Amino acid sequence: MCKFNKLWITLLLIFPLGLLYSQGGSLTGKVTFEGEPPAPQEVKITKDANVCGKEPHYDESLLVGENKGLQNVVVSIMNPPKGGDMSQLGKEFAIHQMGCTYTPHICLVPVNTPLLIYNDDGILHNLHTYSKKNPSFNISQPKFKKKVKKTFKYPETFPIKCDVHGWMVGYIVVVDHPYHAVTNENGEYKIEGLPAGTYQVQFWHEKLGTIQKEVTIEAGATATLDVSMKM
Ligand SMILES: [Cu+2]
Repeated sequence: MCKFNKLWITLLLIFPLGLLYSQGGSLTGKVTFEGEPPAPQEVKITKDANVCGKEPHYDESLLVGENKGLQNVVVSIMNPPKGGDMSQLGKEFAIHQMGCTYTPHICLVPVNTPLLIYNDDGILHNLHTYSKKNPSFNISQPKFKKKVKKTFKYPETFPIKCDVHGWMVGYIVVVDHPYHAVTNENGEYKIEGLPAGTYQVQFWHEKLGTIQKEVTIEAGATATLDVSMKM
């Protein structure tokens, strides 16, 4: 009877610890623009104004929101734990060409996973990628070709551009683990499911470059890592 009780007490003590560990921790934070952000630059619509010009376009290479939050920063764990669950990045990966803009501007896609590129505009677009590790492509997507499917073998970040509408620029970020995030319009990000440990975190912005920081994650807890980036 006494042994039985001890066993139960031990199990009851170990179980919450195990649960805590299996939960993993999270990393969250905000990326801000350091200094006075430049005014948004309006882009001149020089073609297909009836489709592309319905709403004003702004240069998307530097988007600073309220409180200087920096949008479209790719946050990546550089020493990822093994065996992460790729489905935490999403189930379907797609870029839409809508109003002659790539949505999203930065598209994360796992390796060997279909990326669907939709032409929602019903006009001629052209898909031109500038990858180095993966084969680049340069194909036209006429209005009747609603969907193009592509897969990528190697992790790499590269631009996609439209040669018909020169202002259309986006980025494809091919990843081989799930521990990545892109900052939202307030500069905020969150990476979940990280086992306890010390990680190198990279922040990449298309115009402001790359910075790297170290962070320690505790099991079941959320660590905060805020950074600022400048010109
Ligand atoms: Cu286009």
